Amino acid sequence: SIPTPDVLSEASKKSAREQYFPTTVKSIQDNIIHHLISFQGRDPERSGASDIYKALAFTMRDIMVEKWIKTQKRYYAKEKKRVYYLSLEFLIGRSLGNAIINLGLWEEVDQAIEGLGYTLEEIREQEEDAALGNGGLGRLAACFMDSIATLKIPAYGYGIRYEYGLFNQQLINGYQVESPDNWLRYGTPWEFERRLPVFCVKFYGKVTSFQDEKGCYRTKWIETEDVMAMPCDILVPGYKNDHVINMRLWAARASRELDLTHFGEGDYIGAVQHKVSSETISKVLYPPDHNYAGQELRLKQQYFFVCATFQDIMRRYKKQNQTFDTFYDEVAVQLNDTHPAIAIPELMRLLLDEEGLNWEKAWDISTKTFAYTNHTLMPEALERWSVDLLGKVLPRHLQIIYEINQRFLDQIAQEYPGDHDKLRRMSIIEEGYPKMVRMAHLAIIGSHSVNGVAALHTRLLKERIFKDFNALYPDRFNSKTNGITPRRWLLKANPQLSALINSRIGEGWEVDLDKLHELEPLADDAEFREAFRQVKLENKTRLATYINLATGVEVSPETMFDVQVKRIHEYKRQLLNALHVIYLYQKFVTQPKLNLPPRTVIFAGKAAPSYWRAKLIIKLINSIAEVVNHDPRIGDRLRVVFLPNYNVSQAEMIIPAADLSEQISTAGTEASGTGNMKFALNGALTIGTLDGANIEIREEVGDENIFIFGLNAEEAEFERIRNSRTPEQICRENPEVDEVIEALADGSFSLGDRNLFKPLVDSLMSPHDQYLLIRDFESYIDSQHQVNEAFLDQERWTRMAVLNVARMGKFSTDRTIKQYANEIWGIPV
Ligand code: T68
Repeated sequence: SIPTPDVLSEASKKSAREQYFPTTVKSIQDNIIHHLISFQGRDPERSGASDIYKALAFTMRDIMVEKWIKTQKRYYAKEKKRVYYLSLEFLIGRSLGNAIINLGLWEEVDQAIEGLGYTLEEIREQEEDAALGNGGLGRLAACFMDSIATLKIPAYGYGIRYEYGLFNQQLINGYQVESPDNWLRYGTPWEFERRLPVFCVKFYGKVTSFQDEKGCYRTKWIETEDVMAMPCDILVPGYKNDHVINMRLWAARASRELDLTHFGEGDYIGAVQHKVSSETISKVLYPPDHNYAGQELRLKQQYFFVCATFQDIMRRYKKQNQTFDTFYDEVAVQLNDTHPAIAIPELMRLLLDEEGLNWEKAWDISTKTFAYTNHTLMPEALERWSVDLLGKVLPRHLQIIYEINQRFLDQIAQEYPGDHDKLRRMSIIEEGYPKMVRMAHLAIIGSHSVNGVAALHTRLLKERIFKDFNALYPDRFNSKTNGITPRRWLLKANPQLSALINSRIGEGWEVDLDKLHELEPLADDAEFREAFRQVKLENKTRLATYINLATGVEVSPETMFDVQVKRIHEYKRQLLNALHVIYLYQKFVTQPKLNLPPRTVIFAGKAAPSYWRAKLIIKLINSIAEVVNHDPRIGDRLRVVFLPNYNVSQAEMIIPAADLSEQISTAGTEASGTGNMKFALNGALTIGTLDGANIEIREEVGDENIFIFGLNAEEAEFERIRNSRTPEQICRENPEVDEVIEALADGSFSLGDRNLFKPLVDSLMSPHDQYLLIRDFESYIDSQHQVNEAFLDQERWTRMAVLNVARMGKFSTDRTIKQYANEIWGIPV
């Protein structure tokens, strides 16, 4: 057999290690060349940057796989309990730079690549982003993987290997145009496609019952259509700790290469058809972010990955156990939103139908296994499947859901006799036409923990949408404020700032972000502030070059970079920001003497393809840019840019270059936000509402180091009903606001076309505007004035920015994950 490092003799170990697991400049180069020749079939002298990228990635993967094997052995030897993080999305971005950093090989790789005649930067640019997620929820899952590996928690991520990630966005005539993201076109060096174990996933068919040998009635799901699930593993290295975890993403494969029944009848095309339709399941990521699709294929995606994942979990569990008595002592499953919540009836099905447990036992095990994270308060984002569809695709699961519901409602009826309204409100089944299955209710009833993602969000879950459930299960609800991984979002994204920090307080903050507190005294150190500004300027210069390349617009790094990057959604209020741009533009034109700092307002983000209002907002921003950027009256004082195709890699460049971070959602709508944390950690000041984690950011950085405006969540809720000041009234009382709306309405930004933006004007002026834009506009303008004033005093601004960086320790996902591990998963860290 082939010797593995463990069985090599001591003498041969060292050289073998260098050969297979290179750590020196020379051995890294040798490995790259070896990969080029033996695996890629390239002549090293004729290979280009993309070949080198692949060879380097394979070299890093080799190192990781060795560490991963050792990590697995450690788990089997020592750890009993495993965590399974189930998510339909992992928004990974690029992996190469992150792997090199976490493996602690930056200098060596840098030199190795230079020696081959390239720069590491240009090699890294070869990599396609893995955009297997929509936004915050998917990126959070990716940050969690990094922290889990860094904290050495025995855990696995499970998801889907989409062949097409989030669509690419182009801007044509100012409009968003989508095209498919074929990220696997040239393959990816990061995954291990494994032909084994492959699991069978069933759909459709019917349920029958039969009597087993003991005379008990058992249930069987038959005449199903089957699809195979093939694992693709992506390794995730911890930060300089030899620990490597695994993200297992499932790819759908036909259950038979060619369908023999068709084939036997000579129907070759029909046979191939079966293969194609099976493999459709993992084809593409669904792009609506705060809206549930209700489509059959999406439900099939959810069950496909849950079913395969549980077969894998059971396989692993059964290797070491004969009974299910200790299942929840060894298995913790975290559901990332309700997207994988079909796992609850699936585990029940496995325990009841396959393992022959009784209901009470199965339910006890199941509820002690699952925990559910909610990411939104928006009613339109809560998943509900029609009973008909669920019953057609997953007939046995529908039966089990009905049984769960019946037992639950019996309990409610006992605790609240006569309260029919409560039964109706809390039921998993929403009675109506059509009847719907409420997945959030299923997830709450079937879990031992339900968590929100920021303090305010959790409070609102308890007080508003899940009030009845909180009354029933007060101990079940808890809060886990989101975070971000400092490895990607500071060390990797901002090497200059990282180096400056290291030069003053040393290393260590990468794994103990609270250590940044040691920077606080440096806020008063003029020399440090100068160096800090220099770093920001370099980052801005780099972004300015990119902006010019991507949009043709020239921007000056000396101006204030005012940035809002995130998915485009009405609740996030990019439109409010756009109104402020119009306001500034009018000020620059009508009062040219005003001492306002010049600004570059930067937007980026994708709108769901079917969300026409969000797409119209993109068109508006581009139309404003068109007018503002070409108006000679305002010179260089104001620029507006919309960067196309926002993704993780672009975020890594934009965020370190920002002066001002726009976090302006209507209070009570953004569950947490995580972009807000990335900006503050990179020394941008926040202008924001009292929403999501902004509240906690303010608590940390101090009221005087953040610009807060607008209604709070209670006031916003109240205002929607009371409407104490309507948009019309505000426009009447405030001519500045009125002029902004007038410019929007009179065609100033649409070549005189008064119809183009009418839907936006109408929603702004509606007394029922849910998002209260005009209601918050005046206070936003005031707050922006304070921003201007602060920015004019660069010493003051820098002092505030330094204090922001110094006080962001709380928002590391290391802290978040420790809380999940200690308080939900029962794994002390
Ligand atoms: C986000 N949610 C929250 N959803 O909006 C954000 N939804 O406040 C929070 O910080 C973040 O989650 C992490 O907790 C989302 O990103 C989705 O992307 C999504 C995707 C599919 C269906 C519904």
